[in-house]
Amino acid sequence: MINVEKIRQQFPILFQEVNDEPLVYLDNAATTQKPKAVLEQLTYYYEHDNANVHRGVHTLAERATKEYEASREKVRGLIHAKETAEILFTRGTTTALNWIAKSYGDLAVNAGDEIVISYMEHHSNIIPWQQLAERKGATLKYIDITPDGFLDMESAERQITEKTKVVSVAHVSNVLGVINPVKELAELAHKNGAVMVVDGAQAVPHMPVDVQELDADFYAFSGHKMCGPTGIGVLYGKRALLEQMEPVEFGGEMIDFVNLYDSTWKELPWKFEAGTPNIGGAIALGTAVDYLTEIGLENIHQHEAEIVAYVLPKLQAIEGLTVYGPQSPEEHTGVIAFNLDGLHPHDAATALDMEGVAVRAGHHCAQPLLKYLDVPATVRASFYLYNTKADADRLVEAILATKEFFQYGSI
Ligand code: C6P
Repeated sequence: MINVEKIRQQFPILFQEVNDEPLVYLDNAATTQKPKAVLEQLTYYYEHDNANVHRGVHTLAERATKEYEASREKVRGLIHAKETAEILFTRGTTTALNWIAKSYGDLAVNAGDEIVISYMEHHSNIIPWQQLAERKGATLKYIDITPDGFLDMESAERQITEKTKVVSVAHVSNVLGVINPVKELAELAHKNGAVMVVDGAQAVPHMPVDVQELDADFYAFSGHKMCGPTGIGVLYGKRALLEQMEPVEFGGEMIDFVNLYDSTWKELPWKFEAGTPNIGGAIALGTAVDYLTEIGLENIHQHEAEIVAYVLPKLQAIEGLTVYGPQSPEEHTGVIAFNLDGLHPHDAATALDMEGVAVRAGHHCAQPLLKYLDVPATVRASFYLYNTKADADRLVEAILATKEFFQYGSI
């Protein structure tokens, strides 16, 4: 059990009024709020230790380098990677997925090969593969979704064949709120000689993840969705694969020797980190990892499960409200996408904002999924460790008030 009231005290941003109502922040799948420890770490770093990493011999440079590398070790521990050399700092999930598609894709995918993703992917896990398929003359294939919102494993078995070189799927969908069986997919991929890429943007912040247990070859996630700053993210890759891959960006920091016409690269993980990295962001991400680890990812997962068990039936009971994805709370994470009959999701989200409730409306960067579901857009509420059942009640009340307003023109 987690002490939500104590946790909330760590998030100053939550204590404000929006449109004269106390804020209820339910847009955590887009980005989470940051605890004081992370904010203070950022300030502390810039006030005391700011220097470039891996270059200077002076004290500040040594401190910055030590903290930056210590953060890499914290991230390694969080996802149970074998070694820190397998943890690359990126700008976020999008950059991480682009790096894999560019570097591993250029190395291993050729004309006639196949890349398999699913219909529930975020654009960041679609477009890099489209681009790779186009560059190489490869084919992009999609795994279906079952009518109740799960990844269709029979379809996966049909789509993944010995022609497949890459399988890339979200660990948790940012729309359907479903946890995908990435371990089984990895088995299927490996059986066919393909690598398994996991988009963990919506998983790592919310539940324990063990990349070795999953046997993922690559795993990507973003700092800003897990209480860390924006502009910092992680790409995990198995050493044997990263060793074979070429860097995606070239320049300072990542080189060993530069001659007039050729150069050699540093060893892992630095060969991928060209230029001055987001040092403060990486260090503050380490603080976010400490923060989440201390509370416990299993406890956070449990807390969100309790809120979903509480709120999902209440939402389902609202006349004219459709929830997308699995209908049973046990199979739903804290991401709940829905629509109200006769009401455009943008109007609904604007009306909810008038009640102080922040949700996202739109296609959630998953246009192929929404097309598959045959809806142009949805409203999406997404919960995190600082949300309470009272927040869930406020969401339900705001939806009822919104319905009333659009039906009768007043609340
Ligand atoms: N989804 C959402 O509101 P970046 O932007 O690189 O930090 O993360 C991209 C990304 C990749 N995969 C999944 C499953 C995601 O959910 C996201 C980000 C946000 O759903 C912003 S579009």
